[in-house]
Amino acid sequence: MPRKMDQEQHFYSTNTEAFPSALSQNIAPNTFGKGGNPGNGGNPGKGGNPGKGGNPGKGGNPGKGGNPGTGDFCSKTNLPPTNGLQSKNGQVTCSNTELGVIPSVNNMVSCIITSPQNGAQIKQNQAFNVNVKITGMETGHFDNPDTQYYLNSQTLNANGLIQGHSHITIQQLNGDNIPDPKIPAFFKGLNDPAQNGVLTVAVDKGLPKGSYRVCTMNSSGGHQPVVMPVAQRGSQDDCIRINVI
Ligand SMILES: [Cu+2]
Repeated sequence: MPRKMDQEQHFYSTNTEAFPSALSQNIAPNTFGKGGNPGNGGNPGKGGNPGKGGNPGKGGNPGKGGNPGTGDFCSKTNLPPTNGLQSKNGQVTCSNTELGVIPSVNNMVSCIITSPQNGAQIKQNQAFNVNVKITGMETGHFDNPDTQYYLNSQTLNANGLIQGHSHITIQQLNGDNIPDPKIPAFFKGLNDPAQNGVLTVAVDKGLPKGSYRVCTMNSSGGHQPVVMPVAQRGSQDDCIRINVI
């Protein structure tokens, strides 16, 4: 189904991708309601989060837009809980969705952009592909970004790999100024599975002249950043810089 600009597609063309069958298969069987997670002992300094009530069959019915979350954290915030919609108009929201299943240190997500090369020069307005080699993820899991954004917890496949997808985001740079995250020059969610471990995105209209940063954003099926088992690790994402001439 076509999606609106600036969601999971790039800015220049109509996205004709259909949602993959992953919608119905991105929940590992062992993540269904289990009678609740044990209390997590609380976050130091915040008084602790009480144990949560478990997930009653999250994401099992994509047609209904998923589950709005079962934790109670947001009740303390007086903020509207996330409801599967992206918040585009400046509204601050709160998510009760649990982080989900966290992989082993042996299955952490890692990737590298192999094309273009870092520092490459590319002709303006000329199509090019971004290729990403990725490990630690079963790609192709892509919840509906219009109705299920952040609704589902992270899940693993039977081999312990995060079930997720990546995105490519390209921003124009202006020296050392911080790029504005609200205006990527190109963005696309990668809902298709990797081929031989490589994800490919066509920047099919190229880019105007300028210097750019090209980054991955590796995510769980629900579009949240991947959740990893240790803090001290290599980045789950890669960025390169290119010059468009
Ligand atoms: Cu996404």
